[in-house]
Amino acid sequence: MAQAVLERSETTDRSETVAALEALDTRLRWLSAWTIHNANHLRESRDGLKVGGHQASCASMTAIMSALYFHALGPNDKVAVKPHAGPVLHAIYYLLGQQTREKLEKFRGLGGAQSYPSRTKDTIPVDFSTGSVGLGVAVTAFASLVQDYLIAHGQLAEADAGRMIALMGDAELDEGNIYECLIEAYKHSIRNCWWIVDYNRQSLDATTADRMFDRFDDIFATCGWRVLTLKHGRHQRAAFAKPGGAALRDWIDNCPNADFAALTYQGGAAWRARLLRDIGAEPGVADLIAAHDDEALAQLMTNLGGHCIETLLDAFAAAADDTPTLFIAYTVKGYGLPFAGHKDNHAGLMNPGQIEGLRASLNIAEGEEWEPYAGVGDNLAERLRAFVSASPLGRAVAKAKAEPVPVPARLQAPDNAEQSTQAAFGRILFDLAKSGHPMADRIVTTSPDVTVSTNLGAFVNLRGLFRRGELTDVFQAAKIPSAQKWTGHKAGQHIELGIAENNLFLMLTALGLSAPVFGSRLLPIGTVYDPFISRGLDALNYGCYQDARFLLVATPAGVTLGPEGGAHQSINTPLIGMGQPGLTYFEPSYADEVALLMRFAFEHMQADDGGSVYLRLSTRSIPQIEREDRAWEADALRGGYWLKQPAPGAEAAIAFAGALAPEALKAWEILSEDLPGLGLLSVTSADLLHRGWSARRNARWRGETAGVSHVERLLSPLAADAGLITVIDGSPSALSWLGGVRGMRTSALGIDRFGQTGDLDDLYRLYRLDADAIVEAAADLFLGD
Ligand SMILES: Cc1ncc(C[n+]2csc(CCOP(=O)(O)OP(=O)(O)O)c2C)c(N)n1
Ligand SMILES: [Mg+2]
Repeated sequence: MAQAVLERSETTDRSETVAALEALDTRLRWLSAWTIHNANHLRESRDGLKVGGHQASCASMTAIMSALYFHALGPNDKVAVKPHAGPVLHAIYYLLGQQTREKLEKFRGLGGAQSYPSRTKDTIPVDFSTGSVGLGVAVTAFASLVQDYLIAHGQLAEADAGRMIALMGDAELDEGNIYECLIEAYKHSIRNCWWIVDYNRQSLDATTADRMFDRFDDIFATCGWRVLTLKHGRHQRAAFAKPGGAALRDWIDNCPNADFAALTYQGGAAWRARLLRDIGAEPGVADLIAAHDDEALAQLMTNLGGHCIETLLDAFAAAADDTPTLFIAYTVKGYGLPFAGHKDNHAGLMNPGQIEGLRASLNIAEGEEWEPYAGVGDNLAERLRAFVSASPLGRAVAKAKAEPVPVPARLQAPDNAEQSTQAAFGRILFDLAKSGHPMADRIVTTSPDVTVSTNLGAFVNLRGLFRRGELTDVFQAAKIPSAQKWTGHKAGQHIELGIAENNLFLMLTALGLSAPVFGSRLLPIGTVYDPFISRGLDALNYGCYQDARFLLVATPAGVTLGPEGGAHQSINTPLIGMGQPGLTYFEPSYADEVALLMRFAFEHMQADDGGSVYLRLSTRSIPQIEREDRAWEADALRGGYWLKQPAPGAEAAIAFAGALAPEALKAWEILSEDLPGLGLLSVTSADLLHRGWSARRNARWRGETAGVSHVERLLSPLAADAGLITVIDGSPSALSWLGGVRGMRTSALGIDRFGQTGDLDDLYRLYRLDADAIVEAAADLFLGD
């Protein structure tokens, strides 16, 4: 008896939950469509540009998001939302009372809800930004690895682990980064990751290819994922149980994507004609179809798993353990809207007549369009309000801010007479790890199969690889001599990745979001060959866009890698460093500069107004210089300092960056005889110098007062008509702009061609980077053409 009562009340609870989630699904569909409609048709347009927004992509996901956000989502779960479903996320927080109508009215306008969910610009909680398709998906896999890392290091309790969830479009499955990430995720046996595919069989241009239908299942299953396919909704399954139902099921299962989409758009009469033509002669089918009028038939045929709350709840419940799970939720793009299924509906907008029709069909009175529960009646509105505030999300409490990690007052630079910046980096990190300073415990290093060749080896020897299970170094166990230990354990602090630079940047993004996402801070350092930054550039931009904090160490760089040649030579990376918001680029020359800048990086990565740091390093060993004092340090942190102070009114200066310091110094010595008072400027960060200079002018335009920028101050001792020679192992345009600061004649040396192999003497001569080239450049400036 008691059992029966219990079961009955569970059933009642379940049916109430389903009813509430269905009603919320409709609310989300309306509010997202209305938000987009308002921005495009009602808000005043001053420039005539289409505002845009994706009503069809939203409608495709509202049931999935209703079931997830108002029922399945746990308090520690984190979600990356399909970019084009952004308005649905805003509608969810609007219902939760955490989004304002004003922000929705300004959707895609200045200060309004963002087009695509943004961690930094939206005011609702956004766990991961999205926009560049594929990246938001993959970052969740790396975030689950970070979560395991934090648990293993005692920075997060296992009980506080959540799921890392990606809500994704089916066309996102075409992005290669998904598969690079799957491989890496499998190697690290990630847990607690859900990817929910809105399988609407449409991309931006058209319907998606049928041939991939079953292949995705195989690919994911091969990589250790549980695949749950939500193909049919409850009503379809009920119909399949009736006479003729099996034939109907077969027909649906074999229907090509394009046909299914086109019939969905055409509606009930077209479904009827097609079904009768294809399977009308099979027993029971004609009667089954005849039992539905056109509207009911269209509803039945589009009652797919991703639109059926019950199917979704069952699927979520079936994935309760920590196995990574792919949900393939079949849906209709534009479900419930007039252009449902039309292949061109991606950016389609309902016209005023169509939105009117939708409004009327939902009983929403004119003028009440923004009412969260308009048209549902007072009783249901009250119940929905209570349901939403009782949902796990409605009860969620904000987490405390992550504590800062204290940074040592100084980092010790190695004192070898000759060394490279790359070697110095490895040594400084090793010494830090050996010193036992608490900050060292928060460092996590990662590298796409270039750990050894970028000099992370010593750190990894000391701190070990991170593995949830033990990894024995077979070579070490067999006493085979090797400089590199390769043992892995829970306390390890290096995450080794396969050669996929895109993964490096996604890993750094996930690690670099540890403080805001998990409430516990990590200090990630990633190493990569400088030219291969380009391989992961969009992921780098993605990390910076959402304010992930990391130190990127890219080495070797430029033609200075000599015999490695053009295929490994970086040319435009200084410009990437200068052009990338959220990332400060430095190119040091000497070991003590590396130590200074690394220390700065550890602070900058934690500062509220900080960011990530990029060190462009070299394998060239160069003679170090004697310092008289530390006066240079403050200026080096601002982007440049005079290695040789120019005399007041000096007629010329040489500005250099990075590994070309010896050439610049030699040229300075030669030229000083003819140009007394010649200055020699070490540019540690062309990026900071340029940003300071731009900021000053921007401030002036905004009517604010701003102090003289660092570069203006640096160049101020020079005569107004002085000449400037700039030299960098990279695109000359990274430094040539210095001439514009005071309108100086400038000769900019650098690399603008693909390089040859060779030794440095040959290469520097060939590409005009040697001391002679600098001297000649100076002569050109003064002698003219
Ligand atoms: C990297 C990247 N390339 C291209 C686009 C432009 N784009 C936006 S959505 C989209 C297709 C989306 O299709 P799907 O993922 O299936 O989403 P849905 O059908 O749910 O809208 C494309 C190509 C983008 N946002 N990011
Ligand atoms: Mg799609």
